[in-house]
Amino acid sequence: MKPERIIKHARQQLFLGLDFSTQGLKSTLIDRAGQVKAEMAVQFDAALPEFKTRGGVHRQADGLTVTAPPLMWVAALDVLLTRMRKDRWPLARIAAISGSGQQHGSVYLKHGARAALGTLNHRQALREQLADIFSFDRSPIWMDSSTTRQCRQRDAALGGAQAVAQLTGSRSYERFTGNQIAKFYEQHPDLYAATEHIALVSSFAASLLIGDYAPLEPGDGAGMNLMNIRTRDWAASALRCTAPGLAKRLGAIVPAHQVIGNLSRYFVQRYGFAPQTTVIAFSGDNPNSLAALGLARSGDIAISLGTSDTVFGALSAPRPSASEGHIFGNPINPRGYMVLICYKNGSLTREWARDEYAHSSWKAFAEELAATPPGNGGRIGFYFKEPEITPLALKPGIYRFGPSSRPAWFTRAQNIRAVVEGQFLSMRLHSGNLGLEPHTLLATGGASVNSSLLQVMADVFGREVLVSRQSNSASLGAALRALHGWHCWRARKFVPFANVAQPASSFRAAAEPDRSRHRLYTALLPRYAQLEQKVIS
Ligand code: XUL
Repeated sequence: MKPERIIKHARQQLFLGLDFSTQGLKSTLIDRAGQVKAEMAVQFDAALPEFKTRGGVHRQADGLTVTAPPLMWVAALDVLLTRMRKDRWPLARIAAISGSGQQHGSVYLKHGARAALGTLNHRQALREQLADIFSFDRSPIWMDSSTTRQCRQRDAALGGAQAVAQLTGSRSYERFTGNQIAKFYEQHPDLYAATEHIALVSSFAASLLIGDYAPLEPGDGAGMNLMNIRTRDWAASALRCTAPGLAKRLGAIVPAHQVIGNLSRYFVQRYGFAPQTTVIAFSGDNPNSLAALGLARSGDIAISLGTSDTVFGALSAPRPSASEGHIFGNPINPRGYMVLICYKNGSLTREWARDEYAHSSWKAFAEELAATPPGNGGRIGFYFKEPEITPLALKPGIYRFGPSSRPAWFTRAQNIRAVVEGQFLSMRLHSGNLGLEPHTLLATGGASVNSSLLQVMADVFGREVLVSRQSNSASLGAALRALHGWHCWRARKFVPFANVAQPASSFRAAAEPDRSRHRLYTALLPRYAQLEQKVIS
């Protein structure tokens, strides 16, 4: 369709963001002003119980392997769109769609999958037509930590951990897609040979929408240990040490604002979308959350308290580190970068502490926290219920140290305070090491509604904490990127994100730092760093 026709109907245009998260498929519909018009979510466990997932995943008995069935994501898309149609969402007015996926997960598609995606019959559900396109019916996801050996092989082939970080933006991480692909190739060479295409969760979802293999963009592509972080193209040496014939299975990397195709006829005919609906490259949930918050200025930092906790911010020059964090492409600035520090022990570990020490009640959790002094009388704890990845790959374990830095026993309340303070001290330590100096903190994610957590965050960093009323930041970010990509496409050039795609929801001040408490945490930080060294060595 000609751009003129779209402009004529500009008043009516809407933009859709889809987020294929670990636990469910979420969506956000916005107008041209970035105002949220509607939201909808499908929880995988509840809506699709036949896939027998818990929290959207399957955990193997080894405690390390975590996968999800990719057909469940396919099925969820039809469930979501059917509900939207039933609720009379104005699908025909959607001008552009973009999306988000949990990062690092890989989808293995066998020969013939491309043809199946391109010839869908709108009278049949996606899952019936696509059940047979996978060469591997289990997608390893970000919670998987079973590839330590492949990580060490990558380090050896590329000249060590720092060399891997310099090249790809991150040291070798177990969950990163390249290491998952190397394991897949080693364990199932026959299935690898039968694989025509390997997608990320994000690009797989985009492939469903365009009816063809979708390219990646550098925000999610950087989470693979395979992309050269500076050229934003595949790093040949990193592909070579992963699996043979990988380049042709991975496809292209395009800028995040690029139109990757029109919506497939399947969705037009089955759900009533407009045939000219454009699809913008999908990205990972963390890059999309960065877009949702419009993090552009250096010092703009967000902390997302979710299943995994993440700290992220924009950066103009990459300073990759083998000790902590990741550098990804910035999805709203094709020349920029973003820093991400990810913790596997986020909400699940806080919920465990709530159940263990506060009778499964957040109210009791907050009361116990309030009953202990900030700084916990010098007590510091490390709670790795999940294998941790920051600063290093660490096995599950709990370590508690008294004021004299000797192992100690903690009361219930002291445990709760140690879980909370330890996490924010770690965030301050490692984001500081990567050069992130916050002027304010934006808190997002499910647990950002918990004001007692936000107060400790403000005190540890010594900065005001703001929260966004919008909680589905990845799907909002995807919707804003759809709007941004659509503007770039219309203008036939890159348009600065801030000019066209500001999130309309405002931020609310949630916690002010207390100066004396901040001084106390600053004094505690070197001891925290020393004890962390002790725990990881
Ligand atoms: C980021 C990471 C997680 C997932 C969660 O590196 O592993 O934040 O993206 O969906």
